[in-house]
Amino acid sequence: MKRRSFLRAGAGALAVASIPRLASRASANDVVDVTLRSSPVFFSPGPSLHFSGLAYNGTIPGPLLRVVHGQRIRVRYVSGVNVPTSIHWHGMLLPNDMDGAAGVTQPAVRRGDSFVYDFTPGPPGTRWYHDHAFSLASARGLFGMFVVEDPNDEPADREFALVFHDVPKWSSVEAAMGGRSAAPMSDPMGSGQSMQMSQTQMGDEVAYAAHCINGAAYPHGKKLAVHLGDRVRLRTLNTSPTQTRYVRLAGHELVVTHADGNPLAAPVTVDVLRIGPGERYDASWEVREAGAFLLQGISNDPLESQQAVLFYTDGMENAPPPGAPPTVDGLRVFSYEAAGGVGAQTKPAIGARPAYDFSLGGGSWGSPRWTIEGKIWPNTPKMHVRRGEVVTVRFTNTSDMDHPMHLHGHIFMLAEVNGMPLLRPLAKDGSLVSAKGSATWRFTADSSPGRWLLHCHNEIHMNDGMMTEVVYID
Ligand SMILES: [Cu+2]
Repeated sequence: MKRRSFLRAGAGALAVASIPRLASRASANDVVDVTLRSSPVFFSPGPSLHFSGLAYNGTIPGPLLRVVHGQRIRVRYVSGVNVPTSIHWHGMLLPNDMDGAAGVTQPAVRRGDSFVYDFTPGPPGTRWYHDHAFSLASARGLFGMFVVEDPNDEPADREFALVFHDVPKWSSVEAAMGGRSAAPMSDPMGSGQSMQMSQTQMGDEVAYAAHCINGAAYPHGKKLAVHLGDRVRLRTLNTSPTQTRYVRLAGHELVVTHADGNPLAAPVTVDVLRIGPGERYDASWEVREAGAFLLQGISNDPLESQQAVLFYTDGMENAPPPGAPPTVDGLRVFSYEAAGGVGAQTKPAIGARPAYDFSLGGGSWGSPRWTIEGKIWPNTPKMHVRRGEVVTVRFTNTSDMDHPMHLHGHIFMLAEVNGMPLLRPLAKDGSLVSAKGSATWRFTADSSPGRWLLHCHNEIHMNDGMMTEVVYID
């Protein structure tokens, strides 16, 4: 590719962070026409940070797409990159042929070709879009947030979209694909996720060169202005190909209202958000004092300090933000159990035996295999469903890594986590199945007939085989 065909993308993308309030939004009757063009870019999340990446419309993340629920969108996607690509609309209920899974619901789009996605986005909430053609192009920058405005939402004084994204070291990605990466584990101290790993069990960790929010690595991003007394709504998205993100806002607690864009039955107050790969959480906070507050993605990885953004009240733009220690010890960390509530610690009482009982495994040193029932895609067992049927699937994770499992084209109820039934099952499109843990999903097969992928959203695991599909039969 010619050097001059590169665009430059970087901190400017932060302009998408502030979302206008309802009064200035479009009416629900319009059709929204959007063109997304992919191209190679030099990505510069800070003055001394330069990477080659791929971008939609020249920015990483891609443009924030926003419609009012009920509006239709027509996205013309034009590929300008040398790898096969497609666009998946993550968390949306839409016709099967609009799902954007290359090789399953459409052919991959080649450089110079285009594909038109035409659908009515929903359900309302924080959703996203990203490449889905098994070429790791989403990990190079082909992703963005997609907000479907809910007319029934309580308006906040201020609303910000925060896209957490990482720049992988490509040598470690290649090593991880072969199960031979020695990159360090990077969950924060005290998260309960750090396991004692033997060398034979840690071949799939990816190392990162930078961690960013909205196109910038701290302190290079735009500072975000709030006012004393504001109720602030954050829409967060973790696009990391492999890492769960722990997020805290100095001096403030966060009230989590939505998981994967779907309202929680009861909001939950936490000190730290936990966002698995592909997940979204909406959380609000109240500006209780004047000052400057760092919102930070934390872990043991020293580079994590770059993943932060500063909120400030009037006149406090240059106040020194208090540093946050890289630990979640003693803090209230978001969990499915906290959000859904758990009853007595009994055996799962989720009714009948699940129709599908999948063990998740693989990941031994030197093995490029991540498995469902011991098989890799496309030889994994499929789920055959009839329209209208209620389907239950339980995942039992026999491996030493978490698996953020994701289902296309459906919203499921997360009914059980690690053997404990949730009192208020969570409406989601993906859930972290923790190492040696379990999860049970229940959903109604009421989507458009076709083939819907179900896979691990860890890009390494997906590409190494941890994928199956829900197939409608009649
Ligand atoms: Cu996985």
